[in-house]
Amino acid sequence: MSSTIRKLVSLIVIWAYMHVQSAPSSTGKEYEIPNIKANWYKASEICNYFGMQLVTITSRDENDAVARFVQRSDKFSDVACSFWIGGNDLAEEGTFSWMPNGQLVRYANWTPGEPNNHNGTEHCMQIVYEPRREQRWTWNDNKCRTKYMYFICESKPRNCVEELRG
Ligand SMILES: [Ca+2]
Ligand SMILES: [Ca+2]
Repeated sequence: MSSTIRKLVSLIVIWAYMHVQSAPSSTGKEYEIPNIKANWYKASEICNYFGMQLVTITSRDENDAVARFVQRSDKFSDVACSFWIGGNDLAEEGTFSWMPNGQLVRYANWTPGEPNNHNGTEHCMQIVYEPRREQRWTWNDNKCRTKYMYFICESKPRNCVEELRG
């Protein structure tokens, strides 16, 4: 990468960081929505850059907490909005796992008819709010590389060493 491009990328990331939405939640996680649309891979990179990870959702409570967080953010639209979340089925078609921790997706909140792997090209997970289509914080699989959208980062779980120190 040339130094000019590298500088530009740094500036974009810094700019995005200055515009993140942050709030503690009932799940004990902090969530953020950087002010930049990206494909799923870049979304994951940007969360990492901030010391966070793409959001993982393993219970109804967490799905509700994410929904509440988005609703308070300026990225929410009551008409339609959607965000990348941290799961995919890139390793094995039809088997979704949470990329940040490698765990299989057990609790799931798919929109009816999803995941449909449309055209055999959809492998990354998004959360969708589009009430006119009966989608209220339900999940869809979409195209990892070519779809650009906002995304939700969460704080990383604290590791054992930090737990002991705490
Ligand atoms: Ca797929
Ligand atoms: Ca789909």
